[in-house]
Amino acid sequence: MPRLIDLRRHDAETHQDLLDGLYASPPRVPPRYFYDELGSALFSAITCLLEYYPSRLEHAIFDRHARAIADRLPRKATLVDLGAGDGSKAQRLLRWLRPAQYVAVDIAAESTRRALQCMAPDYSDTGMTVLACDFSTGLSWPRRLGCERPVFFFAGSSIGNFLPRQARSFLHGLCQLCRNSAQERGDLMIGVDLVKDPAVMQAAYDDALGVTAAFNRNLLRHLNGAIGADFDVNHFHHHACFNEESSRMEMWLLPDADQQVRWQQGGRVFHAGEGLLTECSHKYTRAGFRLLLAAAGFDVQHEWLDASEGYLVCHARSC
Ligand code: AVJ
Repeated sequence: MPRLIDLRRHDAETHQDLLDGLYASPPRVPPRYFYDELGSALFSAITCLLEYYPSRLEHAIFDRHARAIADRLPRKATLVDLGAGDGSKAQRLLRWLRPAQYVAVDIAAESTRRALQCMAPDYSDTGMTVLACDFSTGLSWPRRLGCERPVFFFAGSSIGNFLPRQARSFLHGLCQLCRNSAQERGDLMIGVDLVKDPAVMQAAYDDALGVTAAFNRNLLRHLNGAIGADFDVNHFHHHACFNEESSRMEMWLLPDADQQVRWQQGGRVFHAGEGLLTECSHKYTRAGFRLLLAAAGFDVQHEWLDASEGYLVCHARSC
């Protein structure tokens, strides 16, 4: 049985950043609110779509190089899976790495826990923990967990959800955690989506079946439960676009008419012309990402690309 450490109540459970975002102009919602039970299931469904190339390309890299990747990492590691989801990203590596400890960090810990329960019998030598927390403003590591030979596994291009300067300080925070561990250094295995033909990116965030649209709109349903809001999901439409200036895909929810929405401590009108920004997914160049890692205090050790050179997996070490 994987053990569960739940820090979600200690996190700013006031939803303060959410409320600040809802009142902002344009209004925005932190992307972690995608991931309730249904949202996590919808994201897993997205990763099965032909259009959603990031998972496909990353899986291809890990399927091809998992063994070589594992060989670069320390034995008896603590594998820290940031945004573990259904565990499918780490599974490709776990098979070869066989770490002493596997810590699956996720805000939607229930589905992560179920996934780990299924995996546990195959990894009897690995201690399994689900760490339920919001790490969007930095990972706080419970002392009692221990972190010998840390390997931070940040896959799926989730780093793209941070603004570049936040990405730098988040990664710098991981460096600092390594420094506090007994070994002083730590490894980072990170996957990132690279800038490519806008039409390819567009299709990935606006698929023909409408799974991404459902994923985006489900966020409002989640908010209705989380803060007692009364968003009418029928009046908000999915919109995805590439913001070239900021090199990022953006997802918006556009109201089809003015919407008066109330929640526990307030409310506002969302005007027909003014969408809610629900996600920014930054796309890097290979050189740009190297600079980011260096600025955060990591030395790049090795890079793997898929055949189309559209996705990058990077091994770096804190210095
Ligand atoms: C999990 C944040 C990497 O940005 O591509 C998928 C989430 N959004 N389709 C991404 C997502 C729309 C995904 N990340």
